[in-house]
Amino acid sequence: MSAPTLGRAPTIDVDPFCDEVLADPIPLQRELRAAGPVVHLSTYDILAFARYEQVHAALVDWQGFQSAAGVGLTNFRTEQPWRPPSLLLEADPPHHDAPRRVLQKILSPRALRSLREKWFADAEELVDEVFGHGPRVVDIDAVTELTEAFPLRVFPDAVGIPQEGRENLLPYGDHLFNTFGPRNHLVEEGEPRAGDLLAWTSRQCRRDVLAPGGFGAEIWSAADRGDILVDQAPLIVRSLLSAGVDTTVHGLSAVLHAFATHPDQWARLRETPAAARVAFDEAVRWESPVQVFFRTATRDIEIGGRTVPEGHKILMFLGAANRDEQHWGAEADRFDLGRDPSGHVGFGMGIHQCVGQHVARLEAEALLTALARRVERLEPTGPPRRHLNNTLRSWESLPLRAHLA
Ligand code: OVV
Repeated sequence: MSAPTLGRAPTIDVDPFCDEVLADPIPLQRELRAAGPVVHLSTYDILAFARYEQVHAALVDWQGFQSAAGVGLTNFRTEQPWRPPSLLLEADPPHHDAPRRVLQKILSPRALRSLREKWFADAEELVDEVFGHGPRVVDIDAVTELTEAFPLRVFPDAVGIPQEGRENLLPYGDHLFNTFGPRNHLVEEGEPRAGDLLAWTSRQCRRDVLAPGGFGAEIWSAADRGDILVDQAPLIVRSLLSAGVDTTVHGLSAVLHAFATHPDQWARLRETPAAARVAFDEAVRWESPVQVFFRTATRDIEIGGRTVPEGHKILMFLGAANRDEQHWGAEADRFDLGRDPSGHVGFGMGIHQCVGQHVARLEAEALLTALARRVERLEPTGPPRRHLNNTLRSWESLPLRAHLA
C-alpha cells in the first residue's frame, strides 16, 4: 500500500516494548524526539510521535485518528479484541458521547465533594496505621503500604463492589494495560489468568452486585433515566474498574518516588500543603504512569510533514511529550513544584481525556495531605524496583524511610 511513505520517516529499530526500554524509557524517548516529528518503528512497521506538538495534535484529532479500531497495537478491524471493547476508550463519536457524558457527571468535581471529607479521614487513618505512634523513624515499602493500600481502601467502596475478590483488581488492570502493547512475554504470562480476571471483573458490574449510592449504582440509574441503554451500563462500570485502580496506584507511586528523590520539594509541600494537587499533576507529567496509546488513521492524514496512510496504527509517546524540552523548557526532566504542569498529556487530551482525573487528584490530595502532616522527611533506603508493563510506568517496590514530625 504505502511502505515508501512509512519508509521516508527516520527509522528506529529499538523495540519500545522490550524489557530494557520498559525498565527505563527515558533514553529512547530522547532518541525518538531527536529523530524527528514522525518516526518509523521498524519492529512493528508503524509511525510514532514523541514530540509534544504531534502527540497533542493526534490526541485532539479524533476525526483523523480513531479509537474504535483499538488504542493498542491490535487492529480491531482485522483482529478479535480479547475482551468486548470499552464503550469509552475504544469508541468514537457519536457512540462514545452518551457513555462519556454519564461518567463525566458521576465523576465531576461537584459530585466528588461528598467523598472529600471521608477520603481525607481515610488517608489519616491509613497513615496512622502505617506510622503508629511509637518510633520517630519508620521504614516502609511505599507501594504495598501506601500507594496500593490507599486506592484499594477508598475506590472499590466508592464504586460499590463487594469485598470479596478485590485482590483481582490490580492483576486484571495489569494484564489489560499489557494487552495494549504487542503480544510479548508480559502478555503471554498474563494470559492463563486473563479469562478468570475478566469474568470476575465483569460480574462486579451487575446491578444486583453494586451497593446503592456508589458510582456503579449511579451508572445504572442513568440507564433507568434513559441517558444510556441498559445494556451499556455494565460495560461503563467495567471502565471504572479497568482504568481506575492501577493508574491511580502508579500515579501515587510516581509522586512519592518523586518526593523521596527530591527532598527540597517535600519541604516545599510541607510549607504549602495546598501544593498537593499541583504536585500530583507534576508527578503525572514527570513520570507519565500511562506511557503510550495508539490510534488508527481514518484516512491518509498529514502530520509532522509525513502522511499516515489510512488504516495504519500510530503510537503516541505520552511520556516523551511530557518531557519535550521544546515545550517544557530545558528543565523538562526535573520534578519541580514551581512549574505549571497544565497541558501535560499524562491524562491524554481532547474528547478521551481521563474522565477519572478528578478522582485520581482527590486520592492524591488526601494521601499527600495526611503524609505531609506526619512526615518531616522522606528518603529512599534501598534501590526502588520497577514493575514492567507494556503501557504503565510503575513501581513494584519503593523502600522508604520516613522521619516523623
Ligand atoms: C483509559 C482506560 C484504560 C483502560 C481501560 C479503559 C479505559 C476502559 O474504558 O475499559
